[in-house]
Amino acid sequence: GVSTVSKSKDSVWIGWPGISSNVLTKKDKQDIINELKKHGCHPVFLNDTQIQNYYFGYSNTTLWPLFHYFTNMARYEDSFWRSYQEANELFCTETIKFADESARVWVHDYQLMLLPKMLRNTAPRSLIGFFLHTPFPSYEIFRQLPQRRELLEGLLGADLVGFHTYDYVRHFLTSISHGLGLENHLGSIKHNNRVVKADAFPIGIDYKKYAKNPKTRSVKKLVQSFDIFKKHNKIILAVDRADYSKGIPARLDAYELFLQQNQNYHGKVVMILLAVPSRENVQEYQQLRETIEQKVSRINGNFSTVDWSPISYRYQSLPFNELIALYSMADVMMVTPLRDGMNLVAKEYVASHHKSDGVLVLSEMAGAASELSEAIQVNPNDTQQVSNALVTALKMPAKEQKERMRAMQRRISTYTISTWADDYIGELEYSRDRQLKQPGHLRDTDLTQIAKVYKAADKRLILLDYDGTLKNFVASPSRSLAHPSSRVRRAIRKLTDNKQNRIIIVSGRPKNVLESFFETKGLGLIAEHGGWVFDAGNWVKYSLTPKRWKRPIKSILEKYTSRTPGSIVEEKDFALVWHYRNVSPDLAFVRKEELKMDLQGQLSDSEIGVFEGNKIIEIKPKNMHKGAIVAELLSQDKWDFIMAIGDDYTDEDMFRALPERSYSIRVGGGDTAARYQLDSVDEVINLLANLK
Ligand code: ADQ
Repeated sequence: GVSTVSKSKDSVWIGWPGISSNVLTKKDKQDIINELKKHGCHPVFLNDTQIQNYYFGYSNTTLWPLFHYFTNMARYEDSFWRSYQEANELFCTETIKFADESARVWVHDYQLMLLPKMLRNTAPRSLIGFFLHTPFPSYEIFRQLPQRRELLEGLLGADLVGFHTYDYVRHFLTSISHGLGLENHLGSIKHNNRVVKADAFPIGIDYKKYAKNPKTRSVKKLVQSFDIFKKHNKIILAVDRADYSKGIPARLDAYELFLQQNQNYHGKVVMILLAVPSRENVQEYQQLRETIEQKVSRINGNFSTVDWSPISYRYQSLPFNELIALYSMADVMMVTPLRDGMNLVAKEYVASHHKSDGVLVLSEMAGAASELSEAIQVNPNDTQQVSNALVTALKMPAKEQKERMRAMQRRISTYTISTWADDYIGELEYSRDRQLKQPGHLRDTDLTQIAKVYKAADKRLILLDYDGTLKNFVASPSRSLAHPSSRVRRAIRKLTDNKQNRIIIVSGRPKNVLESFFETKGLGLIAEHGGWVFDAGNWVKYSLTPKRWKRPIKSILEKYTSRTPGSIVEEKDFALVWHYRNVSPDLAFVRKEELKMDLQGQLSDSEIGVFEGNKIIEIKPKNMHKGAIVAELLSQDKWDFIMAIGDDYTDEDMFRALPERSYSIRVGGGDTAARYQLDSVDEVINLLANLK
């Protein structure tokens, strides 16, 4: 579902009403809309095909199994994916009816991963949050999805992406880095001129509700009516949605082993096993029910006596009061999922024990395990360990039960469902500031000012870096890939046609490459960071440093390249560059640090320096930099308009060398000496195209 909260504090919950629109008339739909409105809700209608392919299909037969590490169960079908996109569009259309620019929109769960981006495209300035209730799997699992890119990009439409645990955040960030090539700084990702923050918000429960209810008269009465269980027996309780991720068959195996190994407990314990029907249209769920029921009958058949059965099993949804009664009666609670985003049942059990008796056996694969460290934690696949945990739980002295229970209660009574929601919304609200705090982003008023000064000036100097400024980074430094777009070439042509302008491309690229990119008439070119200058139709060599240093350095770079798949060495006249854009990010990080140390060892006290740029390590003479060449240009003439645009460390030398009144602009984030900042190559081209 989606919830929107606008400034007026009105909020609306948007979701599928759980019925197929194929059986609804126009009037039925209107009635549903009117009725839901009274409860602050609004429906998104889905037809039979969408329910089948979107809900049971992509959501519950593709994403759910994959996100819970059941890779063999995940099915990939085009019709599922098409329906998923379609349903997300439907949610977008309905949400937009309520969300103005001041609204806060909170999108929930794996069924709606495309929605944040769709909303962002329609209402760019609204605050959008996303929360995932399932685990986010490791990238090795996530990458198996054919639509992994689309889903990640869908999520990046949000301002804040929330998960239950920090492990899931980490997996998400790795997927963003490996899948989309985007880096993060402490969980903040820069994408499309915005900052997207990923963080952990472990969901809580309505603690008071569970703590108070066992004391009410109706629940006490229920407890009495269940006394038949309690008379001679210790109660082991297990409550789950009937889902394969919950580990019900494995738990039954462990219980069977426990009964085999501990005859003394026969006739003295009973396991109450509640399975809540779920997603019965999906085949795997039907199979699961059969498996569970076979195991239950086998165990009961093997161990029952005239007056005792080891398992009391029900496949149904329970009224709330009955659930509470059972929670409060249970001596041992078994929550042993194979994988679970959080698991609320574990927290509800803890909250329901106001006398602080009772023992929780908890799977370490549940998100809740990180908060409930005083539970007896088990690996649900280790049958013997789970069986032993049952013995420990049944034998645990009352004092120890209390100590453990109290510690867990203290923790989950402070971080409840409402603190969770407030915490999330507070952080989402903060994203508005986060977006505004971007350093010195060029505003519309600055653009007008620049255009005005440009127009009034007689002699203008405009210095432009190439890669990352006029052209987005491409996979390799090769000339064919990095060719400028026709839009850039037109913008440059227009500027050079004006005789009052001196336009210079200042790049680290080799001279022949730069020359092939542009029509050179009237255009200045500086190659290799100032090593070569194109002046009046000729290239002039500027660097005086001898080139003998290159050979030993090149052999070091080649050694690294052969050990680092995806990296390449580029040789220029005055420099060597090690490119690692296509290297897997973790390996790249290790190798580049090793390489830098190796090179610095070789080059200490020499005129050659090691510099780190955008996914490159560059080795070049220290005196060959854009700052030196700018100083030279400034001395040649009296300029009354100076603008310089660039994106990396080599451009910082240029910015620092400029007089204060210049318009220096850094493309992208990071510390900079420039006055202003733009976010993308597109913004740079817009700026240039608008100068007249
Ligand atoms: P679920 O997988 O549904 O939720 P869980 O967190 O345990 O799992 O929540 C189940 C809820 O259903 C509990 O509140 C419980 O009280 C209720 N319930 C269970 N059995 C019942 C019964 N027999 N009768 C009535 N009610 C019953 C998903 C993720 C979890 C994550 C939650 C919340 O899979 O990992 O904790 O979302 O984010």
